[in-house]
Amino acid sequence: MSTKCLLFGIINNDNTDDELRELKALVESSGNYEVLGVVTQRRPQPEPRYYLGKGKLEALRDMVNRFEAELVVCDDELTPSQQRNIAGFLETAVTDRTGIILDIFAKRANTAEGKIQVELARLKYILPRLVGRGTELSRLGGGIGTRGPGETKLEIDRRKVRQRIKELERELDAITRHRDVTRRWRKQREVPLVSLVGYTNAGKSTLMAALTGSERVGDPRLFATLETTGRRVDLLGGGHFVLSDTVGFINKLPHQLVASFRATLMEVREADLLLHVLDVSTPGMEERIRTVEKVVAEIDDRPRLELKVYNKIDLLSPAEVERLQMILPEGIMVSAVTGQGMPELLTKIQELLFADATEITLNIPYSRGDLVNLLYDHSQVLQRKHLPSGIRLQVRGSRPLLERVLQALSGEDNYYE
Ligand SMILES: Nc1nc2c(ncn2[C@@H]2O[C@H](COP(=O)(O)OP(=O)(O)OP(=O)(O)O)[C@@H](O)[C@H]2O)c(=O)[nH]1
Ligand SMILES: [Mg+2]
Repeated sequence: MSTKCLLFGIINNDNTDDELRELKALVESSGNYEVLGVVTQRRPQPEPRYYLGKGKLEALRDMVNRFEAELVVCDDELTPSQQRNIAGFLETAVTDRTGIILDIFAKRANTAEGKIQVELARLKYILPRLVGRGTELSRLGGGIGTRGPGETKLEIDRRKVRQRIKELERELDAITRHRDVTRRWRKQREVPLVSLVGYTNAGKSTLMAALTGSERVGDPRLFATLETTGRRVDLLGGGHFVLSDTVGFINKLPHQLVASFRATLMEVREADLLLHVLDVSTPGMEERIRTVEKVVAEIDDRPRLELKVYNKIDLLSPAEVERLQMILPEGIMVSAVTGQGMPELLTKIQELLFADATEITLNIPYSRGDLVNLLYDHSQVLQRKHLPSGIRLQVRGSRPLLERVLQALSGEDNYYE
């Protein structure tokens, strides 16, 4: 038996019907839920105490009774007091977009890191909502601690949650440090990192499989991928890179989640190139682009190399593809499923990573033979001269490579001419 639920939200300049359609997909993705109806109200701001105005709230209550709904879901994150007030008025369980997204993440997380990140985000969400909900927390571990003098049960529960948050933050920190080591290793090897970013369900994992020749097929559920995985891709014209899949973004992605997934999203931060994957078959592409760009900027707002990959063109007619090509100034059109556009995509990646060659002259001390080898392996050495202080190399190579070499040499005297 599925749980019967109703959705509600406000409609204004920032919130459209698309939002509520997306919420329906989210709710259905999160578990065995049957969405029976939607209540919307056009208003610029939510009502402070009940989110909806009185009349609409009564209409929602009538629907709850008529459908015997067991859960109502708000399209926005409700304040803790709104959530309590609505639950009191409707006499049914109330959750919101954030709660649903956190549930989905909790179900999908399957690495130690992912699980910690999700639990952390959930606890931060629960903490301010911990009013008279103390009994539900007993599973957090080892019974309730000893009661301090004059401490209420609620205070004890809050303290427990805070303690657990600290614990999890420490664990996450340890894992992050381990990732740092791995990343440094990769940097030393000078393998460029390319990260896939995009709205959930855009086709990142399918594209990853297509580019790396692996078997895994896409998953129609929202937030199918929660962990990042890196895989090597060899380019036909020589050179290779590591491609990394990442968690998808969504409008109103809970800030607690962005914060705890910061470590995972390091892959985005460290990337030499971001492939922003877009689904051309769903409406509201502009809005989705803005959402993804906002989240990327939240992770790291340095300017970076980005390529837009317009995916799922197999779902459009040739005429529609042609029309898109005219209005979209840049980017590559592909279908991760049929393989259409993949050679063009790889050529473009190659150009961006390797062909954007620059010429510079470097003075490299004899102690840094590693850098000399690196330049011989990955760039074109135009001239070489032995000096008392080191080797002078005139090289032509890709920007990311040369920037890293420069960074490695930045402590030395006169390393750059
Ligand atoms: N028709 C068509 N479907 C595609 C294409 N690429 C992906 N899909 C489908 O779109 C759905 C989502 O694909 P995924 O690769 O899991 O999407 P994702 O971006 O990794 O999603 P999350 O991990 O949830 O963020 C799956 O059902 C795929 O089969 C494409 O080029 N054409
Ligand atoms: Mg995925």
